[in-house]
Amino acid sequence: MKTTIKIQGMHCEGCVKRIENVLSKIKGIDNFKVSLEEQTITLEVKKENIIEDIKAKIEAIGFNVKQ
Ligand SMILES: [Cu+2]
Repeated sequence: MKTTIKIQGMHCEGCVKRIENVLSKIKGIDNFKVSLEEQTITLEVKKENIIEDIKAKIEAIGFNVKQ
């Protein structure tokens, strides 16, 4: 399934890289795209239940998840 997560607190490419780095280590994500401009992460996951885990990991590195 494809989903979009709105986040707050990305300021630059460095922030994007930090998030990409976290996402790349989570198993079960097929595709992802981090948009600095839109402050969103669009991703495709195998199972819906990993979304909470993804949000928690993004918050753990200092960003706010808005949804
Ligand atoms: Cu930054």
